[in-house]
Amino acid sequence: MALDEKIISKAIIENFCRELIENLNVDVVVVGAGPAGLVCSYYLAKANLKTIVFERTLRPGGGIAGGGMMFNKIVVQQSALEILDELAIRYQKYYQDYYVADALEALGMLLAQTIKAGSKVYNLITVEDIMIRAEKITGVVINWSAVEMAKLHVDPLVVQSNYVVDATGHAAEIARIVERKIGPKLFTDTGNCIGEKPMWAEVAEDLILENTKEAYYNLFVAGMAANTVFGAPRMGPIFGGMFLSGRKAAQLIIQKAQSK
Ligand code: 48F
Repeated sequence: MALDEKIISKAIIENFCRELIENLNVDVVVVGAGPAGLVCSYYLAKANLKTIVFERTLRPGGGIAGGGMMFNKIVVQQSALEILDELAIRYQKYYQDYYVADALEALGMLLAQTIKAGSKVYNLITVEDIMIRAEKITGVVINWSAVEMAKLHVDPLVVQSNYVVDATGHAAEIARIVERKIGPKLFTDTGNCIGEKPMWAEVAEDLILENTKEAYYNLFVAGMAANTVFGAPRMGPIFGGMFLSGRKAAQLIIQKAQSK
């Protein structure tokens, strides 16, 4: 049978647009497809919450693929191994509480399991703003990352959601937008992002779970963004905290959604 390029193009455009239209109103938008965002969206989708992820770059995964300084292995503590087991990511014991996994296997499995659980991951789309009604986050404002990169004057579109997860990593971009647009209203001591502290893996890995919480009405912070908002150290290429934080953010949202 002859292949018709027009049908190939139509198949892509029709299916993408149909899905996007279906996703203009969702339960949860996760911003950032790093390890925390992907784990979070996996557990949300598994709990049947309609969840989509927006990722700025072409390649989802955030900092996971680079391992430590491009040595593409990640270290995970025992406390997070049950999440690796659930996602079918293999690992080896290295020493005492330290386990090592292949960074690309971790990324590949995480992405595949998240999508198979029912979460849609949009790459190449940046969240550039948020919507707030009656002091609650009600959605995100999106545009093609290519528009942002080329600094083109093109207006964005909007996706409505009950909850937003800031999983944008060190920059905590969504919390920073709240701060910039409505002033010191974040749920920190000062109302502002406190900012990331210097590297201290042990403290950072403990605090990241404490800091994974609602940071503004219906905005949850997960992963490194949580430590940036609530002022805790960075931790480098140990990823247990990212996985556990993603799961905790999902659990908090599931609880809140169920209590309504
Ligand atoms: O940076 P990232 O991997 O964040 P994370 O999940 O994990 C942190 C670790 O990778 C590492 C670490 C380990 O201990 O400290 O740094 O907290 O992933 C964040 C993702 O969010 C995307 C960004 O491209 C990256 O893939 N992102 C950031 N801002 C936006 C965004 C935005 N405004 N819109 C869409 N995507």
